[in-house]
Amino acid sequence: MAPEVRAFIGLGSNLGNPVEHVQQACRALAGLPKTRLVRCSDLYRSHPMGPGNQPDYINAVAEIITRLSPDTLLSRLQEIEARQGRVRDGSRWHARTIDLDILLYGDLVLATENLKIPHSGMHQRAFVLYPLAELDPDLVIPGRGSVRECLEAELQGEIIERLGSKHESG
Ligand code: ROI
Repeated sequence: MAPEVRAFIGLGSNLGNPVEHVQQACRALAGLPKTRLVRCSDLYRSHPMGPGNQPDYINAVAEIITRLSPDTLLSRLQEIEARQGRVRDGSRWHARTIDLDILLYGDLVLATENLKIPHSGMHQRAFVLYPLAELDPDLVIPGRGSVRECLEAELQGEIIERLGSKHESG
């Protein structure tokens, strides 16, 4: 049997009811085959990173233990995105009902056409680092140091709001 691997999934939404989308996706992660949801971070609101005019994002990070390979996990995440109404228009920066990214997969470093692990730019993004630090500040991003070190090094002036308990699923 394939080994168990600790992986972290980034969740983001800025269309429809983003809080609901992120919570729904977190529940869907709990239902993945060969996978256990350890926990999901609180939800965080931030302005969109990147060009264009689009609504604020709600982001979170989920910790899972999985026996799915990175490729299979990616396919399963894309199925969840499709079920939640994500339309891929080919552009990298468009608004989305739900975006699920493999941030980390054990200590794997991988770069193929389809998949890059660790996820590109994650070590510089407040909307990834804050929820990740909540789960495990000592977690090492291969090639980048710990989450705590990345937070101290990279982020100046990015505004991110941690949502209160009224937004937590339960
Ligand atoms: N900006 C924020 N704040 N959160 C995201 O999840 C997010 N995702 C994206 C882009 C468009 C880069 N900007 C984002 O894909």
